[in-house]
Amino acid sequence: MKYDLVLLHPPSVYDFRTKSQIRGPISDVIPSSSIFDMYPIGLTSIAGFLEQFGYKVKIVNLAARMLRDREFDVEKKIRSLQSSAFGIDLHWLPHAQGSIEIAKLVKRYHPDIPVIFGGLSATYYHNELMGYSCVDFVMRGDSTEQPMLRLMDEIKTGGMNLSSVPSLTWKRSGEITVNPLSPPPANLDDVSIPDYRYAVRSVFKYRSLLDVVPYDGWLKYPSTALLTVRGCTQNCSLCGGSRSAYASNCERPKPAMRSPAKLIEDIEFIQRFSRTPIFVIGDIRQGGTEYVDEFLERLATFKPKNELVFELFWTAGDEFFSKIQHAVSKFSLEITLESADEGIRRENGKFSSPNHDVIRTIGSALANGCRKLDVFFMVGLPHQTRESALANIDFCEEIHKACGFDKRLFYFVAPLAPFLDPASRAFEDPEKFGVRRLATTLEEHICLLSGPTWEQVLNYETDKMNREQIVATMYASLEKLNDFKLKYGLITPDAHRKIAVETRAVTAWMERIRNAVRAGTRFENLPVFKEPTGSATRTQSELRWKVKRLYPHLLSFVSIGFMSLLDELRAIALRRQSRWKYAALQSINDPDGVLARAEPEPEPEPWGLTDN
Ligand code: B12
Repeated sequence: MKYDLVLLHPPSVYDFRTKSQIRGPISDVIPSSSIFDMYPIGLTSIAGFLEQFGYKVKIVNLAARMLRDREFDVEKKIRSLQSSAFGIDLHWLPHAQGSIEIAKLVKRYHPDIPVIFGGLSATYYHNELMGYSCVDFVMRGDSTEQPMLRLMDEIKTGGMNLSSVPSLTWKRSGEITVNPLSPPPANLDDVSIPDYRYAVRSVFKYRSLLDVVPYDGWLKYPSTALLTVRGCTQNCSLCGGSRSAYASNCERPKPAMRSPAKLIEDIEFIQRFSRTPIFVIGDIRQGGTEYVDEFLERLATFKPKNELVFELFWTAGDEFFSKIQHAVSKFSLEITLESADEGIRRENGKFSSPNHDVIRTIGSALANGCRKLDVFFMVGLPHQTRESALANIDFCEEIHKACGFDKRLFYFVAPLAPFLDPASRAFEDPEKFGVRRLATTLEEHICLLSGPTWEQVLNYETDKMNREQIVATMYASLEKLNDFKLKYGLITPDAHRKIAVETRAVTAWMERIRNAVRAGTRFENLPVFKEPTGSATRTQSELRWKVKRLYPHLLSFVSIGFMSLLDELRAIALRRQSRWKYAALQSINDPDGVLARAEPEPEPEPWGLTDN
């Protein structure tokens, strides 16, 4: 089949299957692995949006396929894909190496086909990306659906007018042009995020389930998410998705919310194919009281079958939790505290209230029917000493005692890793925020990613800890957390022993490798250590919710099949009107017609498109 656009999700490090690397606990608190095999949810939004306009768009999660099948032939797969354009996400900076390596392969097998990069990190490094011959375009910004439609139109018509494509960074004869950014949409109702309807339809349409799975292992536990917002109201100093990071990187003046009505539509669709909890991304209180009330009232009428998992960015009380309890039959909570040290929290900006208020919030959630409450801490924060990091576990104990040893409480510790986020205030102004940046450019990060252990991959040190100390403190925290969990019966003695043994083994190997690196040993001669699988899995089971059934009844899938067919027929009908719709969209993107009036580019396409 010939596609118009193939969207490829790269692994973090391309040659991870042959490289011996201790990747450590860098992904312990997310559903995907340390290869970061989850693609940005926005890929489905781009694909679903473009398909409405008649384009055939396929997502291929290369990272997940490589993980699932160690023999999976990436080159053969790329060679076999026929498309008018390829898109590669560089949303998360940890994909820096993998994304460029995949782009090189695409160029090797399809030299005349344009390669488009996109995502938050691609936006940040758009100028530098233009220096790679395997990258033709960067589509910048946090909302690229409409600009991508413009670009695809140019590509498909052999169009020369690249200056008229909003948000595009492109090059011709070595000269880089940065088109103005399309104003970020003020609400998120024009597109589906994620577009699960597209994902499901594409399974039937392109006859491949494995290509589009969100991450490896998803079929065994099909967790889902709802994105309530693009942008953020909070300005955490360490976050590359903070208010100021979105302002500087994506020119987003304020967050855009997805309306409660649309969120309910999304939930309605999700419960047709999955029964696992739905993770509601972003604290819903960011939308204001009316937004919260409307969403919860709609939920109360709708009564979703799936459990909903809410995030809290700041403290809450009985009023909020009782509303949630009234609205849904089952709910859980995620709280990222990062530190038990109130000063550190205040400095970073998240949960900047006293510890007793944090405990009161947790108590109130439990009293109001919260089924599972996850509390996350972090190692590697500026101003955090080893003692302060270990005190996080003491705070876990304090919470646990204060909440009556409640078994619904789960505690996690993860490192700030592998990278301090570009565009975060701490990355941009390291001295002010107590960090020392060890890499700045994209190329420097690509080099770091090849480090033999996650210690050499870290792109920062803090005013209190160097990389070695961050790593040592992380493992010490894991051991202390492990002991705490055993003490209160939160894990079995068997699990405790396994974790303790593995942690000690990894620590010893990290030490050996560190010494060898210091002695100047070349990478290929470093001691080879097979990392125990436990590292990435030790908290995975605690991150999962126990559910009676993972999937709904067969009938539900049949109904999805019909819906997909209807969607496809509707899309075919709509395609006739697509020119008209398209003109309307253009006027939204470019109300003054500035871009549309730009001079057409006179030179021939560098990538020599042939299939108009
Ligand atoms: C939700 C979320 C997650 C979810 C993943 C959801 C998903 N599948 O997308 C979870 C919790 C799993 C997660 C995990 C991680 N995350 Co996260 N995450 C976020 C969060 C809170 C929201 C992201 C968001 O709003 N996306 C919406 C928009 C911006 O993106 P989108 O719709 O997916 O895509 C649009 C554009 O980005 C662009 N685009 C994206 N890709 C492409 C590709 C092409 C070709 C094109 C043209 C366009 C394009 O177009 C899309 C459509 O308009 C942000 C913080 C924040 N407030 O932004 C952090 C954030 C993005 N995550 C971050 C990080 C570091 C991670 C982890 C690496 C952390 C870790 N060590 O475990 C992992 C990586 C997981 C993986 N890949 O396997 C950093 C990224 C910083 C950076 N520049 O590298 C952020 C900014 C902040 C943070 N520290 O958490 N994350």
